[in-house]
Amino acid sequence: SIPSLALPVGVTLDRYIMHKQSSFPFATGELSQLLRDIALAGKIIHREVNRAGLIDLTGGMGIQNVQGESQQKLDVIANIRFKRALKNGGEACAIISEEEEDIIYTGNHHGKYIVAIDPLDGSSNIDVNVSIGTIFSIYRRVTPVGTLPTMVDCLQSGRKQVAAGYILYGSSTILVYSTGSGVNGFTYDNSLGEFILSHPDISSPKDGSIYSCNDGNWDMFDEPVKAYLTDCRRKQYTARYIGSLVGDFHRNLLKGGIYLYPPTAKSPQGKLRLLYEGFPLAFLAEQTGCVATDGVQPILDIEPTSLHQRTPLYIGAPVMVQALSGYLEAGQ
Ligand code: AHM
Ligand code: MG
Repeated sequence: SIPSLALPVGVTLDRYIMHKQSSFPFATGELSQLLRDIALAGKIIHREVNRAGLIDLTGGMGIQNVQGESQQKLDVIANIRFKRALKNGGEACAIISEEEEDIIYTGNHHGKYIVAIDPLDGSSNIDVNVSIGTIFSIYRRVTPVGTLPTMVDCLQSGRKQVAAGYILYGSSTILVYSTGSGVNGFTYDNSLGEFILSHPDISSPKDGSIYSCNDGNWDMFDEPVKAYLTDCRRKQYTARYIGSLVGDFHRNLLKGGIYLYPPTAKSPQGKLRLLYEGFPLAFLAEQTGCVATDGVQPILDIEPTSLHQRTPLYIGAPVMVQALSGYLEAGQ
């Protein structure tokens, strides 16, 4: 690999992306452009999220906005904004979105990339002013450029991701992404309208004392999961659960913790979606020394079979996930 000089905290995302690209002599700039398109969509969604309470966007339906679209819920708006940014940007030939059943063709058959997105995750928190997030994952298409992309392009294993990331709309908005050589975080500066490098080369604690799961599902958890959680309580770990995966993941990444969404009777395969929740966060996790498993294998090794398939997810500090895995293996 080609060594690249580290850039100082405070550089803009655009400059950072340009710098990264210049350290790969044969890079064509298409992935860089795609990342900029995603950042632009992130800025637009940041704006919508921030004024949501004021203009009654959240939940209001039926009123026309300036684009002539019916006013819709924020998650639908985020989906529209993302699709528009990716279609206009030209680099993505297809999009997979939590909001839509089928492959979304952008019309850019010459685009080399496939993007999987959850445009606005944490639906239960949207209307109540609690942190929410966007999650994205990028693949290189495997069918020839210039043709209509197919399912084969969309159902690649997590190891084939060329980049992944999330945007957390929290007390600040932060974009965290990786192209496979480390993870960096860029906090949005409202006054400049720019994402600024604030969290260079994120590394996550090996161990932690935060556990995050929906305790209300306790009775539906398998015995090994209950045994692990009982151990967390015995050790007087801290329970923290927002119910926004991006927020819970981000906190645990920085502070050290484990996030669990085990199978339940209601969701026997787990609740979370593999392509645009499990894969991208597992990609980031592994880049920072964390671990992500479905209880049987690393999340990234799963071969997907459908666009919206679900997976159990145990993700976080390696020592914690290994301890949980010990219980799961003993229970088999
Ligand atoms: P969503 O895609 O409908 O927003 O669901 C995903 C969310 C995650 O952000 C969060 O971790 C989880 O669902 C919370 O689920 P629950 O309310 O069952 O605890
Ligand atoms: Mg979601």
